[in-house]
Amino acid sequence: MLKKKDKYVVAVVGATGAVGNEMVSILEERNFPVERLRLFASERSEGKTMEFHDKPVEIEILSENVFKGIDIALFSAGAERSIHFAPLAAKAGCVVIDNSSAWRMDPEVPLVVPEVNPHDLKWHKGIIANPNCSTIQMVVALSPIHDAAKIKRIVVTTFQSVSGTGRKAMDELLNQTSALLNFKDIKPSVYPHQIAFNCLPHIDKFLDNGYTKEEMKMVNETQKIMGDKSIRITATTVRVPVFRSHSESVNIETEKKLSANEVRAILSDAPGVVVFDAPEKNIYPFPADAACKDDVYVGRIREDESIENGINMWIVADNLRKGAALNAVQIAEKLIEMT
Ligand code: NAP
Ligand code: 3JN
Repeated sequence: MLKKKDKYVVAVVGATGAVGNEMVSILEERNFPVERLRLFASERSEGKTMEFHDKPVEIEILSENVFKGIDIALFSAGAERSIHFAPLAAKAGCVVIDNSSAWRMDPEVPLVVPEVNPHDLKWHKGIIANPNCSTIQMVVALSPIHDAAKIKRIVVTTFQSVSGTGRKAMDELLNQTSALLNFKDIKPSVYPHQIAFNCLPHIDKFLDNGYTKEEMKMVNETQKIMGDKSIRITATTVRVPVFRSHSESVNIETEKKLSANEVRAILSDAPGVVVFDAPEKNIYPFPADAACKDDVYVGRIREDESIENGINMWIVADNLRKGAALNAVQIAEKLIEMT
């Protein structure tokens, strides 16, 4: 349990990664009450430092007995590390906010988006899970609509940027783009196929039911966060040659009829959401605009003319910020507020 203090010893595990880097920046930008920042990564990062409030912080190698004295640990070093180290950190008295899929569906672990289910933070036992990026931006936009009109079914297709796969994937997109523009051959390594000038309907591993793990994360996590197993959800997740921000085409069917204007009004009042929807002026959200911003942007809101109570919309957010690092820091801020 977190004890109320003026400032906290905070750790970022996986600090040198795409998400970890963003966590450090966000802690600094939001002036998080940090007494001391400890940064952990693998032995590959030994000797490196990162800047925090204009001072260098040394990267420490992650090991089993580093957690004593740490109040809050933001984990983003992959599920394997989380499975092994998060319980050790929690045992040492630290509150772990874990960005991986390791603990998300564990019934003993709350899965939290602060705009949607902050109440679930009350029952944590030392580990709190941060949802998948595609789930986070979708539930921030859909939860207020669910409250108003009860969503019966969601059909979502994602357009996910390469930063969702990490630093190496960002390098791969850059290198392939530059090679192809210079008429050179490319050899895919992070993805199974060319990602530059292409779209891959394949994120994470394929499962026996024909869906990918990423698609089933969206289904299961959405039901857990929204606290409603009855919502029927089907997802198709697609990797696109964009560096930052995920986009989603979302179709919902509600119990109660809502007009497009009513949806716009609900979302205009929703925390963390910006309605960006004036198609007559070519105004709609897109990834280049949402990159490095905190809000979830919603546009192209319209009634689905093929069913009785249907709405279509387009949801865009920065996957490294609201989809990962920012949501984790907001969980920590909410925990402090509730302490
Ligand atoms: P990344 O850019 O590849 O960075 C991986 C980080 O983990 C690096 O800091 C790396 O340290 C560290 N690491 C790897 N193996 C380690 C080990 N054995 N011991 C200690 N540290 C180790 O990946 P990323 O995109 O930041 O993603 C990291 C993780 O965050 C993912 O695996 C996933 O679980 C989670 N994630 C969640 C979301 C979400 O949707 N909420 C989105 C993206 C990622 P070195 O630099 O020393 O190698
Ligand atoms: O691909 C994306 O856009 C999001 C990727 C998330 C991710 C990447 C590697 C491992 C995850 C995740 O958060 O679900 C994991 C994982 O922890 O399983």
